[in-house]
This record gives sequence, structure tokens and C-alpha cells, in this order.
Amino acid sequence: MSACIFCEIVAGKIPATVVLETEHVLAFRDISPQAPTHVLVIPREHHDNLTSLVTHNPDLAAKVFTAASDAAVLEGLEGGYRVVSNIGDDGGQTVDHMHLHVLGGRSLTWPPG
Ligand code: DGP
Repeated sequence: MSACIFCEIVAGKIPATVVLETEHVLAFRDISPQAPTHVLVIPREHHDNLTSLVTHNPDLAAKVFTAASDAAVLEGLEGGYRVVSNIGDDGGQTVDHMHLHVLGGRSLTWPPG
């Protein structure tokens, strides 16, 4: 999995601005923020996408969602926020390591594009 960008962030080979870390999960700022707060929450263990993670390690999936909520609290998003996971080509996924986007700090529109 050495070609996986997010595995390299987990390994410390690519720098990232970390906002929260636990034994199993890492949360860091997106390199191309789409809102004033845009944090990515990932499992340290590699899974291609949400479906793969839930299938193989549902306990870890729960930890990732818990960390997303914790990151939102840490970032002061009491006005509300959005959690998104893009999956596959139709979902617009560009990095094949499961991640949640935590977006906030402005009023978000719906539906997404
Ligand atoms: P997605 O398109 O849902 O797979 O989201 C991937 C996100 O990852 C995208 O918003 C940009 C972000 N990203 C890609 N490469 C890097 C990187 O090297 N560092 C950080 N912090 N974010 C990255």
C-alpha cells in the first residue's frame, strides 16, 4: 500500500496538519478545503472505502465516525456541519483510502453536485 497517499500520511512520510489522533484514527486538514473548516478523518488501517471498512472492521468504522464528531466539537462547529464519504467513481472518490470529510464554518447548500 506504499502508493496510498493517506497511508504515507499515517506513516509520517507526507506532512499533514493533524487536528486529532487516536490509536486507530487520524484527522487532518484537507489540502484543498471546500469550507472554512475541512477535516479528513481516516482509519490508520488501510481500507479502500466505507463499504470495505464496514465489511471488514465495523468496530473501526464506529471509531472513525466518533472521531468525526469529536473533530467537529474541537473545531467549534456548534452551528452545524456536514460529514461526507465519497465512494467510487460515481461518488467522486479520488483517494482510495476510506475517509470522512468534515465540513463546516459556513452555511452549506444541498444537494451537492
Ligand atoms: P475524495 O475526493 O472524497 O477522495 O477526497 C480526497 C481529498 O483528499 C480531497 O479533498 C483532497 C485531499 N487530499 C489529497 N491529497 C492530499 C494530501 O496529500 N494531503 C491532504 N491533507 N489532503 C489531500
